[in-house]
Amino acid sequence: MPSRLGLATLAGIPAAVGRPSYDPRAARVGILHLGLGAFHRAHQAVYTDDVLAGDLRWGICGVSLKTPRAVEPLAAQDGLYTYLLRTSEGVTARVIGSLRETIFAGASRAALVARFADPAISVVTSTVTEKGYCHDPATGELNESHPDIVHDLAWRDAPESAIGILVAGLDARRAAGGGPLAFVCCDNLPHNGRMVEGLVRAFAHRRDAALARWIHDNVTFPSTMVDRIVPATTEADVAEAQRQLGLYDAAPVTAEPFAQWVIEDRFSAARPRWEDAGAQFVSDVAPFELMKLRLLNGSHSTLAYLGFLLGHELVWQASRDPLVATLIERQMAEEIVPTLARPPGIDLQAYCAQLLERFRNAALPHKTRQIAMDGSQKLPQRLLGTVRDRLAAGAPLVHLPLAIAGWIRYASGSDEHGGRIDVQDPLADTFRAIVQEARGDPGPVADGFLDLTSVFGADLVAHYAFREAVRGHVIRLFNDGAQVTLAHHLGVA
Ligand code: CS2
Repeated sequence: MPSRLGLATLAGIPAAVGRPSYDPRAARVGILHLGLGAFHRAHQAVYTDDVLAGDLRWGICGVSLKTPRAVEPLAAQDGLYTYLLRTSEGVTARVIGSLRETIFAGASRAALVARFADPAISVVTSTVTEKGYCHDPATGELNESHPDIVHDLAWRDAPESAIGILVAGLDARRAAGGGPLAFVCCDNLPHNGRMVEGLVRAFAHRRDAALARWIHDNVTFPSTMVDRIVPATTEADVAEAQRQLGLYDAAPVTAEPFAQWVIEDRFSAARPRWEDAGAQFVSDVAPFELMKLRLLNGSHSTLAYLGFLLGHELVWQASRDPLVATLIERQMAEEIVPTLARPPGIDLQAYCAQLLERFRNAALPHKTRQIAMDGSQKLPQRLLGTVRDRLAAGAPLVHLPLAIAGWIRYASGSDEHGGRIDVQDPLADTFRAIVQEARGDPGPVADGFLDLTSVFGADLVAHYAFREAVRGHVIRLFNDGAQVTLAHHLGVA
């Protein structure tokens, strides 16, 4: 067994492997981050690693909310981990040093509260996935009947949800006189800053009006657009890190070379100069956010559901399938791009072409199943916003109903060979009940899904033409399979 990556072994790694140009021991903690998943460690933590080279104030304290599993290997490595960039030319490795402290919220509440109260921390960031905010996906409002929210309102000193933890932390900061701070949501949600601000305000009001006022006066919620494709870490990544470092690293991350981070310039206190690491500060993130959610994530979900049904395990395989490629290309050009305002400095056509290239990166083992997860939380901002804009403009819906039907077919829980699909979604039980009730009959299955107001909103649930379009594709997908349905739809049968 080789030695393990850590501060004591860092100096011995081969020269070809990148490493912090600063001494991680000298870095102080200035950022608190909620959600220790791979995406954070391959995106914001890398930007921050670059910033630390010139400003040692911005080390990260990373908090895992749900499980100690993410914390344990990182704590054993003094927060160090390998960041593997995969392209067709090969894999480059770099050790990231920005994660200076790790906390499992369930075990170290006092430490977490102390960090919230710490005046040296002026930025809190989060990546807790779409479902982690306990909101209603269709309206963006706090779901007050969500079990975690019910729990956190009852047990205010032992919160478990991101919003409960954040509000309790802000309360501690208020009591300690810790001063203003910015909360930067880094999840793929529309108007993510505004949305979280609304959730925090609703939750804080339920606790204490004075706290809600303090938050209003002291905390800003900049919106952000974050982008980098980060597949889940596999054993092959652990082996690759070991090969390159000559050390064991139990927690590497793997990513594509592309990265983008657009941040609304709305900070009430000191912040890292992430712009020195390539981030862009703007006054309005909305056009960037819509472009990314609708073109990248909307296409990702489309190709994940239909690609999976066609038998593709990986994104690069699905996006090289001519049927899938044609569908997402046409969906982007004909239906999505016309709903977008062009963000400053961006050529939307070139952006779409670049997306296809990124999806086709065969060095990235990105599973269609990984993207297919949590569709009920993802569809509204990825596909349904475009649907609404087109309906409002009186524009036709051509491809989007097929993409949405792909989700319903997938979420019905069986593949085209009758095999079981492990559908991971907060509404998975509801999906099972719909399919049972419909006795697997495609029309009623479609109807059951299309009645879900938390996904489709009251407006689309009641929109006859929209429902019929999706329903027709669901029936074809069940009866004829994805291959025939796509070929027929694209006129290449
Ligand atoms: C993906 C995203 O898993 C998913 O749903 O669509 O994680 C996607 O890879 C990132 O948003 C890219 O920035």
